[in-house]
Amino acid sequence: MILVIIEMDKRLKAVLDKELYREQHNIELIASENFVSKDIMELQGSILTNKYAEGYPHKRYYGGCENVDVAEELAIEYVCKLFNAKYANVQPHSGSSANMAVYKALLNPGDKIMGLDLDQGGHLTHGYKVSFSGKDYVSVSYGLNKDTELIDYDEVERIAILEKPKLIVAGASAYSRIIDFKRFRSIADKVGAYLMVDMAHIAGLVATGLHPSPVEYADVVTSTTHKTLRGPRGGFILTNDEDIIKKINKTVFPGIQGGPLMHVIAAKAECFYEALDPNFKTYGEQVIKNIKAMSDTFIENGYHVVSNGTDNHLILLDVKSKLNISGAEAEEKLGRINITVNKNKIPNDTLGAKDASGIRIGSPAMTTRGLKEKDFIEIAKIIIDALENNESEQKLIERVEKIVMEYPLYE
Ligand code: DSN
Repeated sequence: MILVIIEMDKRLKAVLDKELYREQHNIELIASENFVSKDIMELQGSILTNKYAEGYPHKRYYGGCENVDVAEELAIEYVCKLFNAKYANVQPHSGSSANMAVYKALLNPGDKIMGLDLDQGGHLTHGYKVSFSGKDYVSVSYGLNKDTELIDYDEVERIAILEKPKLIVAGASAYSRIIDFKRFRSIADKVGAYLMVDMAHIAGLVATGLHPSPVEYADVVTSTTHKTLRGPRGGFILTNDEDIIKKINKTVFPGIQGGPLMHVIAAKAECFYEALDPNFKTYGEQVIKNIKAMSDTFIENGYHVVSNGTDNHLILLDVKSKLNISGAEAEEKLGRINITVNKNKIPNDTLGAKDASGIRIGSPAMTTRGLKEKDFIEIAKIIIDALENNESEQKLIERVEKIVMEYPLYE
């Protein structure tokens, strides 16, 4: 059997080795990243990658789909159970393609959508001008209250009544507070709009009841699998409406995608299975406790944390107002001591996205490694010492190394 005829390209092997080292030795605080289980990685890197399976279980355009059919059926069964939904499509390759499928299924080009402004914590695919969502559809946005830095629901309602969008998007990629999906439903009902909730960031918290679920309020819910849900990279769509799932299924395939990634779908099934385990709720609780401990430490040290704290897995730290440096400078400085974050605009930012006044910090990945509140307090102190130049880089790197050695990854 000739499966491997030559050794792996040395430069690619080096990519794998170096990335393993980087993930093991860095404090990973990107709010949208996580570390998957070895079972998820095994499925995603498995022989299922070889199989074409255009169509849906038992209605494929290829023979030999009897095994991958089981994987997709399990993914649908588990995700519906996890989120208490009637119908699911688990084929979207990403959150962006899940959102695209929903727009194409429910709207016509030129229809109006309304989402949270990217600059205030929204997402590119919620109507931003450089994304298909802002090009193919007319897009209006809502923002945050200037004082509280919370979603201003009265303002959302005022804009919705004025603009009469056909679809309202609730959901965010940099918002640290509970989102009131019931209020969004009542606003959508007032103007006869569909309500789509993109719960990608908070899906793992929704799954465990640590954030209210959008499923009973939204016409459609989209998500990724790889953030707080701790699965492989990918997307999925939920709805309780039979007509909507029929339209969505046709839009995902053959509308916008061809062959589904069956290795990823099997890994998604495992992710949903793992999230159904009671331990996953304990993990979610710790995710929230950890970021709260970190948020409190920044606030105690005189920093502005957007909205003055957090209810979920992330915070937005304003570095400009305290230190007069940009988020980009902070990201670079922390990168040098092996702490990974991303620069992020804060509400009403005076800087552009390339610089930004803040950094976004999330707890999901390091909580998976086992860190607790005391560790997140120490990381907050390391970040403060780094940004305020209180200690040498060498000393700061040693403090980071002490933490990562205490909580090994993939060993
Ligand atoms: N950009 C991703 C995030 O980091 O939130 C979502 O697409």
